[in-house]
Order: sequence, then C-alpha cells, then structure tokens
Amino acid sequence: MKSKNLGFNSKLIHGGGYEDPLGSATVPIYQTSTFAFKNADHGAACFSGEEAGYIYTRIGNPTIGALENLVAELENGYGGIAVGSGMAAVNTIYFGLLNQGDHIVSSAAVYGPSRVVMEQHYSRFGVESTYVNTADTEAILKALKPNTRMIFIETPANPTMDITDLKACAKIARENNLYLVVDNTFCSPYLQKPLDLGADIVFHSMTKFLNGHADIVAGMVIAKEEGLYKKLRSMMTNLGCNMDPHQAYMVIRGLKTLGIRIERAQQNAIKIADYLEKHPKIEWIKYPGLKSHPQYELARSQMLGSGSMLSFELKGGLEAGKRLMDNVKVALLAVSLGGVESLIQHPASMTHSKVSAEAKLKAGITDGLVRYAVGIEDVEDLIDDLDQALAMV
Ligand code: LCS
Repeated sequence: MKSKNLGFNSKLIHGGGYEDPLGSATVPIYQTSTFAFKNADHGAACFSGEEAGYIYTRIGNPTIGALENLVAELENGYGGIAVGSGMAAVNTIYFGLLNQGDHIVSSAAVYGPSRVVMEQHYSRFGVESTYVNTADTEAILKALKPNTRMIFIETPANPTMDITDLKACAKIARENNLYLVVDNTFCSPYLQKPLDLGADIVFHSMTKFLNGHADIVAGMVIAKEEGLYKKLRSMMTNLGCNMDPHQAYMVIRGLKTLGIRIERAQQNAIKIADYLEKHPKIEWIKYPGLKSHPQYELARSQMLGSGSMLSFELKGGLEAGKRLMDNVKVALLAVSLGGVESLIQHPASMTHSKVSAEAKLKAGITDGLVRYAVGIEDVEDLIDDLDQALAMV
C-alpha cells in the first residue's frame, strides 16, 4: 500500500511500505541472527551491495527494517536507524559525527546521561562541549567556537520543559556549517517534526511515546539526507548497538496507537496543569500549554500540541515534593515517560543525579522540581490522586 498521501494516523497503521510475501496483516518477527544465501555468488553480491539481500541481523533485518522505514516516513526523513536504546541513538550520533578536537553546543537541560557521556567520556577523546540555555538563541551564537561541529537540542527539555526555537537553530547551523541534532523524544513526530524545521538529524528514545507501553527500551536515529544516513548506519553496525527483531515488533505494535494515546494523554495533561496552576501549594508549574509558560507562543508555533509532560515545584520545596511523591497512589513513582501509565519522579536525585550540582542549578533543575508524565487514565482519578497527596504535604 502506498502511504505517501495518507494522514498521520493512517500512516501509523499502513506506513513504512512493508509488504508481506504471505499477506500477514502484521509485520512478522524474523527472529534470526543470520540469513542463508542461495549460493556463494549471491553471498558475494549481497556483501558488495550489487544485490539487495539480508545478510546478518546487526546489519539489517526485515522486522527492524519495517520499523526503520515507518519512523523515517513519520519524521519525513531519508532513512531510520533502529538501535537498542535512546542512549544508543545518542552515542551513534556523537561517535558517528564528532572528531577529536571538535566542540558541541548543547541544551543545558537535556536528559542527564546525554550530557554525562559527553562530559565524562567523549572529553577523554578530546571532544569539548558547552551547555547553554538554548531557549536563548543569542546564547547559542555566543557559545560557538571555530571548532564547533554540532548543535544538540532537546525541546521541550527534560525536565525543565524549556522550548528551543528550532527554525532559529537551523539558521545558525546552516550559516556556520554545523549539524543540527534534535532529541524529539518528548514530542514524537505526532507533535513536532524537527527535520521539517531544518534539523539534519532527529532521534528518539522509543522507550517512551513511540512504543508507549513501558515494556521495551529502544531508540531510533533518523537522518534527513542519504549521506548522513549512510555514515550513521555504518557507525551503528560497527558499534553493534542494533535493535533486536522482537523489540522492533513491539515498537511497531505500540506505534499504531501513537496518535490516540498522545491525544488522550494531552487532554489529561491540560486539565492537570490547570488544576496544579491554581493549587495554593504550587510555587510554579511549567507546561507548554499554559499561557504562563515563558515560551508559550513559540511552543504553539513549532509544536502541534502541548504534550503530556509537565514539571512543577511545591512551595515547601524538596521536602514537600518528596511527601507528594510518597503519597500518590495512581501515578507510579518511577522514571521514564510516554507510556499509558502516569509516572512521577524527582529529576535532581533520579534521572539527572549524575549531572553536577552546579550544572543542574544553571540548567534550572532545582532540588524541588517534580516531573509528572501524564498517562491515559481517567483524568478524574489522576486529579483526585494529586489532590489527596497534596493534602498530605
Ligand atoms: N532522550 C530523552 C529526552 C530521554 O528522556 C531519555 C530517557 C533518553 C534520551 C535515553 O533513552 P533510553 O536509553 O532510556 O531509551 N529518559 C528517561 C527519563 O526521563 N527517565 O528515565 C529514562
């Protein structure tokens, strides 16, 4: 079925171009590590690229390929590279595109390990990094150096919910001959398409919204152009951070409902954000759908919805936040996000605990910040749950 002209929700179900030889309605799991050649000449032709054929699952597999083509289509990219986790996607990009002596400018608020691996490990090989509040485009310009090679953006940022202007970043990247890399995990292509806004590479922790059921860890890199795609695919196969066919099947299954899951979670999040903003025990709340969000207008212009992630701080700071987290009964006290279940967590001591105290403070990750990933439960239950927990604070 040609899915090019279908709407987004139809593409989730019919996109990617996989055609099963036996007419299976779903993509089968090719749970194999290797593929037999017809004869020695066929094997040589597959290796030389003269013939398209499967060789070995680390290099390519029909189930994984179906997912790669589907996500690349959803992001309007040239091609997708499926990997074992979101962090495998980060490392495929860093290792694939940065050389000794290069410098990157990155959002100060990013998922903790995306920063930690750069500061603690890539630094060992002479890669430098500068972290700025990328919501301030001037700050990006000021951080550029002659050896800058990449701008690495997370928007909305984990966990501050700061929004970065992707079109402005793309202009800076073009004018300075840099790669623009965007972590689209918090939005998914349902809410934001960075490649359409000028990014060169977009990636996902598919552990989150794309799979959506908190039962798989997975990642995907999508390149806008063929050259970058080939470079990154070669890096992935050499790093050996490929996805497993069963993992790919699970994400394909989860993806079918991406649109309806996000719509529902977003409706819930809007009501919860409204409730929290009016609550007397709340010091501040950041949610892109609230007019009080500092980049509310920018969010409206580059995102197709406000999503289902929010962060807030209680008037009693960390101690009050801990009491809240200890007393919620419907939302799980757990890291991760983007699943059907609501999750609450404390970034300073959990997801961002390895980021230095100074860096956390500069990035706006305060000790009292609580992150709430809204799920698709009945919103009345989620609000009642927060209400009873806030009464205990
Ligand atoms: N990028 C973002 C924005 C993330 O939130 C995460 C994981 C990653 C990359 C890495 O993906 P993974 O390797 O875990 O698939 N974020 C998590 C979080 O906020 N809580 O637990 C994991």
